[in-house]
Amino acid sequence: MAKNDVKTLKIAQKVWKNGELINWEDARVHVMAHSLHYGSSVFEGIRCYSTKKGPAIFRLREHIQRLLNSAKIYRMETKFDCDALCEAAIRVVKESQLGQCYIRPIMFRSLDEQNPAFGVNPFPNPVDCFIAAWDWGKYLGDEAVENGVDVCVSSWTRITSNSLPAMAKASANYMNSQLIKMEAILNGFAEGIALDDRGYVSEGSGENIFVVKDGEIYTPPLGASILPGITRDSVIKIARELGIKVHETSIQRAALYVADEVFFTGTAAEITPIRSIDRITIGSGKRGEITKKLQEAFFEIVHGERPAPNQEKWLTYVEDARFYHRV
Ligand code: PPE
Repeated sequence: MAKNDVKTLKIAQKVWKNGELINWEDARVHVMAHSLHYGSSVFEGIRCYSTKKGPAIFRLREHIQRLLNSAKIYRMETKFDCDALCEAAIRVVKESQLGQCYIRPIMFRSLDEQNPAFGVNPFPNPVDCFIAAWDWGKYLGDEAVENGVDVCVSSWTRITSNSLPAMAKASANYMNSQLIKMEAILNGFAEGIALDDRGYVSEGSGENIFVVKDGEIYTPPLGASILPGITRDSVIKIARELGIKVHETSIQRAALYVADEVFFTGTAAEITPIRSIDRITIGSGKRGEITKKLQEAFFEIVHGERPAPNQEKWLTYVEDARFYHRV
């Protein structure tokens, strides 16, 4: 990805920190913050889309709940509950005037500068929570959503559930993601697909993966060391509404090569088709019909032009968000 220039990138000028809004320049941490040394952070990525009724945050509550679950797994205590953090995210978006943006809540073990504690034991360190936002374009390149990307199967194995649980969206997991991503980029691919410790397909460095074969959809189960993706959940529900069968099941590496269509899902990646894997063309080498159908429904839903499946409420309209209080 291209380097971002702070002058050209649209960034929310206010960052939420432990209950208040502070300036972007002041959103800093100490070099001895626990998380910097030991990876003790959990975070989220949430998109806010433009709609006819103003900006709307996609599945905000589900993302914040996953953040709280990630924190719980790592025994991080916070006084902010789901409502408070949803409200905080809305404040950041509203204050930013960005309209569409990407929201990044992060909760981490920091440093009490008056009473510092060092070493692996995380318990003495305070937990801080920040929420920043910026306008983030297409994750895997501008044309990726339409034309698809060329990817590889990584030589790195995905983290395992009994060492680093993928169920928590923990920063430390992303060291594994970085190994996968760097190897892919240096070998000329846009992304890498990791296999789990059993050798079955797991996920991309920052995306879940779906396979289409004979009109039905297959995706690795939660037990394959995947993040329980919110876009993944959305796509499963949309597909079922469209009458397409979805199977959450173990997928062999070779099944990727002979699939009719393969695509990634993620907040940042949205729904991105994969046109080749390890230089083997997938299907026709173009975005497949089912991928396209799912994309169309997905983008209509996120822009408020189509109801979510099962009458679920997936959008939080920033303008009329009930619990927003101005500072
Ligand atoms: N797996 C991983 C490892 C992952 O990081 C993501 C999101 C997903 C699956 C999809 O989850 P969801 O966003 O709930 O559908 N990755 C986030 C971070 C990307 C980044 O580079 O940072 C994202 O898409 O926001």
